Formats: sequence, structure tokens, C-alpha cells
Amino acid sequence: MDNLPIVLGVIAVVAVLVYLLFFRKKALPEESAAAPTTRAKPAEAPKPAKEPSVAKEPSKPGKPAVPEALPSTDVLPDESVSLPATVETAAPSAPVVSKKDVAGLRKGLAATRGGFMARLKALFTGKKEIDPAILEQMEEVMLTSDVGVKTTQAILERLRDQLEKKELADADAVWAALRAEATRILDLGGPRSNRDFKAKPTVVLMVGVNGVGKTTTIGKLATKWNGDGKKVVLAAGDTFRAAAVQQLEVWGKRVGAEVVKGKEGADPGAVAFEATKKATEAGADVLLVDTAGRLHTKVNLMDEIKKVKRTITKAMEGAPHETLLVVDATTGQNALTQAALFKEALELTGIILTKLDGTAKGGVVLGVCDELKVPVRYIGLGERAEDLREFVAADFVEALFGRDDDEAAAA
Ligand SMILES: Nc1nc2c(ncn2[C@@H]2O[C@H](COP(=O)(O)OP(=O)(O)OP(=O)(O)O)[C@@H](O)[C@H]2O)c(=O)[nH]1
Ligand SMILES: [Mg+2]
Repeated sequence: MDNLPIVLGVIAVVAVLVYLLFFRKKALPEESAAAPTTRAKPAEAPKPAKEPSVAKEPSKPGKPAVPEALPSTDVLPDESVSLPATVETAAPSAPVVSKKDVAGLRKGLAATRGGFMARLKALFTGKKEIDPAILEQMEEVMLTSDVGVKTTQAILERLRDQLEKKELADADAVWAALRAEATRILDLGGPRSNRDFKAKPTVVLMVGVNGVGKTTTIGKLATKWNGDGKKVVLAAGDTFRAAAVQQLEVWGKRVGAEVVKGKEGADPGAVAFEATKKATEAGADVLLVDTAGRLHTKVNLMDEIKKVKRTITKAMEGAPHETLLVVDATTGQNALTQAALFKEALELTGIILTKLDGTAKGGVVLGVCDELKVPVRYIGLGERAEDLREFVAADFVEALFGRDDDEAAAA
């Protein structure tokens, strides 16, 4: 038993060793387990798997996709938000007024601006309060400027209505309401021009009474379209006078367009038929058919033009694609009567109002659009080729109603 302390000592040492070993063993697995956890982290959090949900965001409605590669500055989000708005304003339903076009129109419409419009404006100038007699005074100016009884009454009726409802506070508001009325009447919608030339050839039949400017307008249109790179053919459908054919030939030469003609006194329908066939064979973009001037009251002549139209349809299905009535703005109310009878006889697709440069009245445009509901497509403002303008209601109204200080800005 003398060895007992030694035995106890050995046991104690072994116990301490076992204890130390136990803790050391416990600590080691913890350390080794930590390492794999760290290494496993990249696999655990696969970033690419999360990205699609971020990428979806730009496709949210109303939020256009902004390329993530672009530097994310404070400006970018704003720009991206403004994108749809830009797209919307690029296709406006409201008419856009071109300052350059308006400046040219003002010059061409100088006579009407100095006449009809100057007289109307004088009723408003220097007046803040609404003169109780203003509607009567306006009526007089409008009736003597070829607006026509029906259209004048309709416009004044609407203004009276707004005045009674106290919607117009002062003279400026009455002027603005009149301008709005004019825009409403003139803007008949529909195609602004046949510049698409979907049909090949697009056949345009020009009709109207004597001396209104049919042949000249054909020459102007041929110049314009030829300048646009279109192949133009002309048909001398006025077989009544040799001079009419020569007149068209002069334009044809100037433009470089082939003129299809018949013998003097030939059937105008036969010439139009042949021209349609020839223009088709030649691969022309457009065929302009001139016709003899005819009085809208002469039944036989109106029957003849109907026949010309039918013959063109025989030569080409769907043709003529345009039947344009040319009216002389200087003939005032007579222009309205002509237009009404031609519309009854033929399905008109548009009206060309010529010689607007030669009248101080000019109100006839309102009457034509309001009463006939046939869109004015072009207006003639002089005799030269470049004096034909596509009719844009907003530009026309601005040229007539715009203030003089706008004129200086537009010039
Ligand atoms: N001031 C002005 N004159 C024009 C305009 N358009 C045509 N004219 C002139 O009007 C006259 C008659 O023009 P035409 O083209 O021969 O008329 P038309 O309708 O073909 O005549 P007919 O074939 O006889 O029925 C010519 O002197 C033209 O120069 C215009 O917009 N303004
Ligand atoms: Mg002619």
C-alpha cells in the first residue's frame, strides 16, 4: 500500500490527459467544420439564379427597359420615364402647325388677310368687353366674305350658345372660339394626300367648270410628284379644244412626263381608257387625267364625265382612285353650287380650291367644307408650279387667325 500515492498520482495524470484530450478533440471538429462552410458559401448563394428577377423589373408596364449596362446616374431614371411621353407626343392627335408653311401661306393669303380677316379683326381690336352687337357685325362680315348663309348661321349659333352660357368672358375669348369653330369645320380628317400611291398607277381624275384651273393644277401636281421621284403620266382628256392638249403638252415637257392624247374631238373616255392602260404598262406611279371644263348645270356634259369615270374603272379596277373637283375661290357662292352638283354626279374624294391669291373674301373655304363635307386637299395660291399647297387645316387657320406678332416670328 506504500505505492498508493504513486498509483493515485498516475490516475490523476491520466485523468488530466484524458480531459485535455477530450476538449482538444471537441475543439478540432469545430474548426474543421468551419472551413468547409466557408468554402461552400459561393455554391450556397448562386447569384446568377437571383438576377432574372431583377431583370424582370424593366419590363413592368410603363417602365421601359433601361439597359443595366448604362451607368446608373440620377438622370437616367428620369430620362427613361420620359421615353413613353416622347413617343406619345410624336404621334399627336392635335394638329401640328409648321411655322415655315404658315409664313408661306400668309403671303399667299395676303388678300384674304387684308380683306375678310382684317374686317373681322377690326371688330375685336382694342375691345376687352364683349360688344352686344358683335355677333351681328360678324354676320355681316362673314356673309360678304363668301362664308355662305348656312355656315355663317351655324358658326354664330354656336357662339351665341357659348355666350349665353357665360363661357366666353371677353372679346379675346370670342375670337378664340371663332378660331376653334373654323378649325372644327376645316379639319375633315381623311387622307391629307395620296402621296402613298398604293395603286400603281394611282389614277387621278380632275373635273370642274371652265377656266377654274384644272390643267394648271395638273401641271403643278405633276411637278410636285415628279420632284418626289414619282413616274407621272398625263392624259389629255380634254379633246374639245386643240389648245387644251397643247397646254398639257407644255406641262408634260416641263416635267418630263408622257402625255397620252387622242385626235381632236375624240371620245374623252377612250383617251382616259388608253392612258390608264399605257400608264399601267409603263409602270407609272400616277396618272393625271385632264378633262374639259363643263357647266355643272348641263346634264349631257355631266353624263359624259360620269362615263369617263366608268371607262377608267373598266381599264383598271378600283380606278380612278381620286376624283378631284377644282373650284375657283374667286367665284364665291357659285363655287358652292358647282361643288354640290359635281358631288351628286361623281363620288368626289377631294376639292382643290384655286386662285385663293386672287380674292379678298376667302371665306368660301369654310362654306365648302361645312356644307359639302368633302375635304379640301390642295389650294392654289398663284399661277406658278410651286404655288400649289397641300391643305392643312391647322396651318390654314393659323395663317388667317394668327396675330401679326406671330407673323414676324414665323418669317
Ligand atoms: N392666280 C391664280 N391663277 C390660277 C391659279 N390656278 C390657275 N390659274 C390660272 O387660271 C387660268 C385658267 O387655268 P386652266 O388651268 O387653263 O383652267 P382649266 O380649268 O383647265 O380651264 P378649261 O380647260 O378651259 O376648263 C390660267 O391663266 C391659270 O394660270 C391659281 O391658283 N391662282
Ligand atoms: Mg384645261
